[in-house]
Amino acid sequence: MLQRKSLPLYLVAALLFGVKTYFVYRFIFDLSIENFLQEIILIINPFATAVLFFTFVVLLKPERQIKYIKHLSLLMTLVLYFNVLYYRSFTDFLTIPVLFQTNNVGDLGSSILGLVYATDLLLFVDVAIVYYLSKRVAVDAQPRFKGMKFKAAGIAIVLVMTNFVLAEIERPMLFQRTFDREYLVKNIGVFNYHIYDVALHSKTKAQRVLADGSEMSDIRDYVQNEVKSKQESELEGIAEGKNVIYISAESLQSFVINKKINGKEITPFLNDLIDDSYYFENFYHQTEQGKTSDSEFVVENSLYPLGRGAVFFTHSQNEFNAVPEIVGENGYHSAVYHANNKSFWNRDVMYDSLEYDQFFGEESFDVTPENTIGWGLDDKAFFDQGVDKLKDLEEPYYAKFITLTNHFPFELPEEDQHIDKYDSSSKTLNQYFTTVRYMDESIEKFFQKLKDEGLYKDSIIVIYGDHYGISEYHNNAMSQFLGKEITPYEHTQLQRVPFFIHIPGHEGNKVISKPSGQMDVKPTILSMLGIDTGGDIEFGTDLFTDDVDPFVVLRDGSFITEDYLYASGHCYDRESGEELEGDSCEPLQKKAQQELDYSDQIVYGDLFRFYDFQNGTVADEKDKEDKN
Ligand code: GP9
Ligand code: MN
Repeated sequence: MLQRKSLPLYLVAALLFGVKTYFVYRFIFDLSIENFLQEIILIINPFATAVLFFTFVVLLKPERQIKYIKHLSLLMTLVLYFNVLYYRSFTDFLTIPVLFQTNNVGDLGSSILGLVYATDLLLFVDVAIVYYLSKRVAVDAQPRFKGMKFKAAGIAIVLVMTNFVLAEIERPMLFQRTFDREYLVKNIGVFNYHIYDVALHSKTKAQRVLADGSEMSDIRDYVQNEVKSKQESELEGIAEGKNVIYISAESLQSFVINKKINGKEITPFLNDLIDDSYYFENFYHQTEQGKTSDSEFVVENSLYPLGRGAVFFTHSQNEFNAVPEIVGENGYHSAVYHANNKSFWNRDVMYDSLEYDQFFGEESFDVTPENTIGWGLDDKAFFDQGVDKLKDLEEPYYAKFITLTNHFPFELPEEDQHIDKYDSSSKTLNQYFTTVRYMDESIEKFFQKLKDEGLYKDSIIVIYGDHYGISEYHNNAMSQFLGKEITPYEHTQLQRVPFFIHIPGHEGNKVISKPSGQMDVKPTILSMLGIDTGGDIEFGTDLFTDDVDPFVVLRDGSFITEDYLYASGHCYDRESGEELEGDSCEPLQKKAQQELDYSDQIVYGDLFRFYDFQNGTVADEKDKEDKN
């Protein structure tokens, strides 16, 4: 019999479970641990969670406590074990939508036995011990001392809070950015991650359930009257049947274009490419917390990302009408290349919804310590290996390459730095130029290899910066670099990212100055491919038409037109940057909010399920027509 001073059963169970979970995190899930803080979080988390869950026992009547501890121990082990099995197959963690995705379960189906190892029995040892102790030993499962309830609950809460605070320090805005599942599991643990997933899922479901499609007619009319061009574009069909190659240029902002550091051009290749391309010098990113994934969302759908969280994460199950799907219906094969863990930004799930045919994630590339920089495979190796894969793709293709090296904190080995660092108080900005130069070199090599492999001339190449790389936090250093104060006007101008459309052998290229944004990419490229999207719902305009006044709305409600730039409550003259008196911006301010609101209604309500893109009709209108 355990002595009076022995640990109560719930604590024994919690400690054993904590040890086991840590073991699973460390040795079964391949969680990349990059620093000491991450290691600490990974140790604290399993115990914090286990103690919290098992401590609920103090709320129960004594006769129920043993049962609760036994059942909980088994249940949590099963949850952990299902994740282990899923992880072995998909290198990913379970989500509620995944559980209901029959095709995923189907994928697992026959192979499930192959995922079970004999040694997995070890994962149930603590459950066996708990069961044994509960039967054979008269364990005092119940907290015996007065105040014990509070002590136990207090300890559990302090542990969990410490875990969450450390997680927030390690990855700021972890929860708002609804970050990658691996990050969530690494920082808050697999069980808290599941709770979070359930909450997110329920909220999403509720908004969807309340929608009935009645909102769609107004939205369609707005898009038809205010957004869509009625003109034939001067480049309509120019790229018909050609391959389309996108480069999503990580953190590339326009302020580096045609600029020098100590007399050296930062982006010599891109600067030269301007002469051979349509280059949009006033092109804005329209992303929010979903960063790269938001840029992908905007570019593929011509819808706004959400103000909070990443659509890729929160609404991956929605009905979309994205470019991969549209070009797919027109004989194209679509693929994404990105040498990062494939569940990052929930890409593996979202790319299915966008109807990409193939996704080449990290596991498709040969990644070694020698060719790794910062976040993963360096961009030069990435493009090099990527072109080898592109060669095998069925033509015509629509392929997207997402770069990685020019990512915060912009670190690069000395020997790869081919331009001086800048000299300011911001290490981040100082280093940024070196990784931007690295990107410039890697894109140059990519073009060369496309030419060498004979893939160049039948393709059009589209390059866009995904979002800002240098945040407001570095405004002092940025102001030193630009030689001017960073007002809300300048801040908005810093949201410009390069946008190139390069058509090999094409004459008539020019620099286009009218305001444009990521929202415009979809209608512009589809029109160049000669694909008619008359019934489409989109908030961007074909950039090679001029009957619609440019109106670029950023996710925070700022906007840019030919004449005005509105930001943080200030209305500016767009060209001069002079602040304007009066209410010149007011009507447009309302229009911007209306447009963001329409887009949000589509995403939150999953409204495209009520819309027929072929005919431009809303489901209930169509029902009525059918009845007549
Ligand atoms: C990760 C890459 C970078 O896969 O897309 O993501 P970001 O932090 O820029 O959104
Ligand atoms: Mn990015």
